[in-house]
Amino acid sequence: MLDSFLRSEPHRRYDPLQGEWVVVSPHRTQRPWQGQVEKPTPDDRPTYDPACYLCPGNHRAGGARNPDYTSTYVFTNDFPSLLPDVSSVSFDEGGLLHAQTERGTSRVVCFSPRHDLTLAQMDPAAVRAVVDTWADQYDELAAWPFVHHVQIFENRGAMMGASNPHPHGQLWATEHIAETPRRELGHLAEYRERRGRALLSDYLALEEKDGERVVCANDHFVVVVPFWAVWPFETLLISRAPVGTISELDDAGRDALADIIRRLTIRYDNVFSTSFPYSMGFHQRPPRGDVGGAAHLHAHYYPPLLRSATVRKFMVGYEMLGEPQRDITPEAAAERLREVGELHYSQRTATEAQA
Ligand code: H2U
Ligand code: ZN
Repeated sequence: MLDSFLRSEPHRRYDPLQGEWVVVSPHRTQRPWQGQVEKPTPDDRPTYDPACYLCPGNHRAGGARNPDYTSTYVFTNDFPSLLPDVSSVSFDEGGLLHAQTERGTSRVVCFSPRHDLTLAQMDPAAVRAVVDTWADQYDELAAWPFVHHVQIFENRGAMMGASNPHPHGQLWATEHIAETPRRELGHLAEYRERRGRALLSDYLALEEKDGERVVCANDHFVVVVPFWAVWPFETLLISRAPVGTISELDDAGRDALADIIRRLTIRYDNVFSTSFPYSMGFHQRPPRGDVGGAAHLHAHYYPPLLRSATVRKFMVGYEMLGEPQRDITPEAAAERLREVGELHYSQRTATEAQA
């Protein structure tokens, strides 16, 4: 059971993955809001949009034309943040002016030919196809000799910077392990060395014993609002088995990943009966570089909405200058995510209208 100060008094919680603290201020959501309000993504999109650069058959900005794809479709970003053919150079003046070249590539993954859907509304087989695409892409990019990190992520909703509502995500492969996974891998390896066990497996065991922060689960995956969550409805999707990558999952594991992604995103949409914006991404074992076998497949979901479809959490002021802070407790957020159920709100309205 949770100590009572964790429910009612300002306190700090420790994130063992990042080695950082977050300030929790329960009850602060009561404060009035006269600041910015957001515009939710409209729900009534057409199945095909002739102006969308991701829809099948359409022209993209770079002049390329998308094929008439029927499942997922991957292409190299026409405006890639990283390039594979840069020279290998570094620059260092007293450790103060320090730079190095970064080779890599970035790709766009269309999840579905349907412009109007999201992962929450796609059927299980279609989400499974996305899982398989992620696995194949990881393997393909990991085989590039210079690649040390493959970041799979999705920005969903204009609020999180998605440039287009067509269901899609991105993949970046880089020469160096990016900072956030690098810190995480360091903490996972340190824990394993010190205790001889897997950090996320130990953490899962604690969460399942208590259940207070568990949102949903299946035989292969568990979703929790982590004890140290920063974003209001942040979740951590953890593989029960300490596998390193999506591509290591067998058939049942991949089906289970698709299942849990659908169920979690449906719950998200149900919180405010709106397409719930978020940034999400997987952390996997890096293709090369020894991390002592400590990598453990998981995904982070960072949604910005706080208390309605239009009021978001800002990471400003104290968050920028001090450390992150949250208002609702992770336990309250988990309870809300459990309450909202797994029938998508758009179906619910249809079912209720029929009744
Ligand atoms: P985001 O919505 O997460 O920004 O991803 C969409 C990506 O699609 C974005 O990185 C790329 C943008 O560079 N893009 C193309 O590659 N071709 C286009 O015709 C438009 C957008
Ligand atoms: Zn489209």
